Amino acid sequence: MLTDRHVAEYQTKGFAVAEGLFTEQEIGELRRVTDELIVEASALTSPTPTFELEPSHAPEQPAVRRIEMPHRHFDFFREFVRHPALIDSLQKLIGPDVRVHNSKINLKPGRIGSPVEWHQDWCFYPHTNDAFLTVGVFLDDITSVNGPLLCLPGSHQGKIYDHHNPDTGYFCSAVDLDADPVNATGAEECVGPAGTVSFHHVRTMHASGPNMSAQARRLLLIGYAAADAWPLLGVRNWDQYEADMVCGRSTRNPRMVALPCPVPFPMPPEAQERFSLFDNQKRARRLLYDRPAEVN
Ligand SMILES: O=C(O)CCC(=O)C(=O)O
Repeated sequence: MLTDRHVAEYQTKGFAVAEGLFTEQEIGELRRVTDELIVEASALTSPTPTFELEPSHAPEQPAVRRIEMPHRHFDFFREFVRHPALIDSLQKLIGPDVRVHNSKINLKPGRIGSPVEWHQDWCFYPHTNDAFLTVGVFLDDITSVNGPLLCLPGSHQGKIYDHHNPDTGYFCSAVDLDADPVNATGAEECVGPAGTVSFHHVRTMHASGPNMSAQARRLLLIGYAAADAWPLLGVRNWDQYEADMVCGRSTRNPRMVALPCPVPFPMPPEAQERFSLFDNQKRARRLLYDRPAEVN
């Protein structure tokens, strides 16, 4: 379970990493279900709303990049996002009333896995308050060489960055490195054996490099908000929104805090058709990370 030390670390640094929340059997099951989904996606020749593919992907040499919103599409994950160890941790970090907002599995296949440029999740989905965090469940051992999540300590209490390309004016899902050079020397790697869990605040600056190793780096990311954090981009389906409560009580009275809330608009026309974090970040003015060879 999450200890007081983890909670203090999360509050001070904007992220914390904990082991021992799940049994080996639970992690084994999580990996098995994910493996099955990857096999299913491997035969695809083009992306679907659920499966995003690496640029080099081909059925003969599969490289699946991301599984979108698994908690919406698959019963196993619908249940997993309500795991008692997660609920216990969430209630310690963001309060008694919590709703799941999004989920994805970033798969970073060995030697291929795409990097993620520096960004703050807040700028993708601003809310009326920032009691919002992302849980990362490690499906593989994550080390310095397979593209670990990097977090900048203290950044959750600092500047809220613009994520637009100043030349095009479009939202590009990444900080503009010319306007706001990121001093990544203080960044910390979230590493640990499969089953480890990271928690990062919605305003924490984070990124991850390409996967330089042969071993995949699969990370299940689940975003959770306090029930009184209202999504400023709106709610499209009220019944779904209510069904997304994972513990405590919902409210129709959002709590407001005074925070800058840049909105992710306008979107580039290509991203309006199909949004991919990875592709949209390539529309930034300058990239920090080299991309793996794009065969297709
Ligand atoms: O997979 C990662 O390393 C980070 C991903 C991330 O920040 C995101 O998908 O928003």
